[in-house]
Amino acid sequence: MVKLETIDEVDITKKIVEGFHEKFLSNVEIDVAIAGAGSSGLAAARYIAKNGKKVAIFERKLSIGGGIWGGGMGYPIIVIRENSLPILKDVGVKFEDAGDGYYTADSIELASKLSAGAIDAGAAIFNGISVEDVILQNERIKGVVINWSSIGIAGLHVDPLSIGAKVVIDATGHDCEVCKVVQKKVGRLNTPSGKIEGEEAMWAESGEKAVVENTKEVYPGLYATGMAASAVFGSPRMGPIFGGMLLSGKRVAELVLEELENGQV
Ligand code: 48H
Repeated sequence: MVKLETIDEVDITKKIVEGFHEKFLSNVEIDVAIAGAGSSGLAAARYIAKNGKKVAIFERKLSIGGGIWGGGMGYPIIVIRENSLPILKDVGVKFEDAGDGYYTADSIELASKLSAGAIDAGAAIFNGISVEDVILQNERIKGVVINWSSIGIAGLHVDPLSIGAKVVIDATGHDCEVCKVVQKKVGRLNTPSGKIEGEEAMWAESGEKAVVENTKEVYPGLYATGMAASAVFGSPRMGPIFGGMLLSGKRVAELVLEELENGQV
């Protein structure tokens, strides 16, 4: 008998806990785990999920979208060039021709629709969860180690849980947190110096090109995208021009799909 006329506090608790556990348990063994739900991580998740792979993003904050919301110095507008318009069109973001080869879009619309685009394609997003370590066996990354962000903020000593993934993507932005952990544990990364090269000063044109070229495997089973790729492979920052982030997310999706489809993992 359905109790339409009553709302029961205990029922609400059960529905929330059961709903979360169902979602969590269906994502403990996945194809791709992404750390960070900024522009590059969300774009990557959309294109990986669209190709039928099981992908989940773990985002430290409660809100997803990373640096998109703030646009440039708090003005909620982002700038892009023509080469990334197809991604805006794909997720239904409106844009304006601002002249001189520049296009502008509302950062609030981009954050919302890119998030919806990842979810609608089938990606799972877990918020309030930080990636704090990786599973590393036989010189290959095999997943991520996660904990509630609130536990870290409170400074509690609580052991984490692990998510098995065939491939891990570091989309944590400027801090390239997953790559830093791997550097600390293995010593040598797939970069010219073997270490994280470090992000360079502002040079928008060079940075926009380089971030896509630097979207690569950093260590077997670990890729970097977005500002994490710029930081790891040492290319310039580019300010609030988000085309490179979106193209880098799409590029890492292509690389990861290639690896998954070649059956190497
Ligand atoms: C889980 C984590 C963890 C962790 C961090 O900063 P983001 O927006 O990253 P990108 O690379 O997609 O976009 C960069 C862009 O926002 C930017 O900063 C640009 C273009 N700068 C140019 C310039 O010149 O400054 O998103 C990263 C996300 C955030 O939401 C973090 O909260 C999250 O990752 N995150 N999530 N586990 N350990 N660390």
